[in-house]
Amino acid sequence: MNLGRDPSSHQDDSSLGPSIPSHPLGIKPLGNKYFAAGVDARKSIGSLQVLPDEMLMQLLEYMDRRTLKLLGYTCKFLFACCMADDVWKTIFLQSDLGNKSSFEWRGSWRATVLGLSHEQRARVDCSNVFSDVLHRPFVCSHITLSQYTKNIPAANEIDRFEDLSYEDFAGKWSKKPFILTKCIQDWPVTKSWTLKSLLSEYGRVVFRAEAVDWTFTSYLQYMCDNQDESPLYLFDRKFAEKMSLQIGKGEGTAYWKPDCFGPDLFELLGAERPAHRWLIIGPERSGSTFHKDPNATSAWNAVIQGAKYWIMFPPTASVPGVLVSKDSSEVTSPLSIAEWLLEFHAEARKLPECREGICMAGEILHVPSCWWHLVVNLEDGIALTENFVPQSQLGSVLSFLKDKSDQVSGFERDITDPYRLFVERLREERPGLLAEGLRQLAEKKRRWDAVVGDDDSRGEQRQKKSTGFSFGFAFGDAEEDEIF
Ligand SMILES: O=C(O)CCC(=O)C(=O)O
Ligand SMILES: [Fe+2]
Repeated sequence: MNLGRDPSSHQDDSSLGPSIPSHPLGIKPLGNKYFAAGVDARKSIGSLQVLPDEMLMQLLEYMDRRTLKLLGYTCKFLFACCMADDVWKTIFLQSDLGNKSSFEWRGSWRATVLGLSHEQRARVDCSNVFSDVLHRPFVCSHITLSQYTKNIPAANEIDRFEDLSYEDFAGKWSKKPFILTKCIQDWPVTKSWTLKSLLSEYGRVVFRAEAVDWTFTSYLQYMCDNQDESPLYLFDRKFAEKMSLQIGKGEGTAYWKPDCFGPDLFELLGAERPAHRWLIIGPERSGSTFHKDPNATSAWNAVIQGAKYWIMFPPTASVPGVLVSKDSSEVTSPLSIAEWLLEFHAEARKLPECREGICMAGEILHVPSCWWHLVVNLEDGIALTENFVPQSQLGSVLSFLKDKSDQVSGFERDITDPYRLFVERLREERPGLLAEGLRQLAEKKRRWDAVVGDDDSRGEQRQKKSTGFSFGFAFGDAEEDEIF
């Protein structure tokens, strides 16, 4: 297994040009059809020609492996369709293999399902197959990330400091992103974790990677040898238990919360707090599409190995290519990170609210409450993240738990009213802070009422809307003036 990709490839100027290699089967983008002499392979698919490629591919998702194999033998166009690895990923997940935590990864979903070696892979010349649907995923899994992550405009750069005091964080920085370059150097995991060391120590531990639970050995095989447009991302919230790690300051612990972020008010919930820490491991190109973190929490994200490119927008921004439903419960963005970068990065970068930065190994990034962010790994990497509630964001979190109760996530099922639970705990242990949080909440509501009016006939609508979109005002600080 090759664990050693070039660690500085994202800084390499020679990788600037979008040097996408040719598709291994020779499949071409649709546009090439109009310049090509010779036969168009699509002409041979008979009555299936009435279906657009998108629909044809959707149809294949319903087929079993035998049908898919046989259909692929009928003609070159259908062969190209039946080779699409996403279809085989579906078959893998639905088969017995999908429930296994340990198996041999063979470089593609198809090869893994069919148990094929490299030599046994079919190589048929499909150079007369013209299809964006078949070609695009290949382009997306081969884009040169450095063309998006370099030349960050100075005004967009996320601020960088060696470290911050809690006073500075609370007073000036709790609502802004920043990167700390000398904050996690003393963590034992910063010094000792590499993909290789994790493999030797935790190879048999089963971790969650999106829809699958795989041993670290299987995940690493997959991670180091796949062509997926959106590679499966290991994102495990039970990692500390699974790896028997102690967290917090003290003898023999793995890491601790940086001091600068101060007290985390969700700690008042003890074991009843929502999921809040994750181990994140993924290959180059993996990452997180645009989202806001759950329950209006803030977060820190520490890179142990690798490098992550972050592009962020304040809570009230409208992010190009990201559509948010009226009640903000649904976020629709292009299917993959690569597609977003290809289509929307240039436009997004020009917006004055845009913030960008690269968080390198040994550095930690602060994600303020409700900020939009997209993250992409520029190298194979390991990260740790924790979500927390700083005092200055208590109003936002209370507001979220109260007014967006349908969007609250991460609590155990038996916790039916997280807002009440949190308020009770604050009342018992931090009554002064609760009063301040409720004051912030009332202020948000007052601002909201000032905008939508407050007559009774609109009461219900306001109630609905107040669980809805958020927006800011031109006066004062944009984040301060956000309304939920
Ligand atoms: O490291 C990443 O991919 C970012 C993770 C993230 O944004 C999150 O955990 O909410
Ligand atoms: Fe996030």
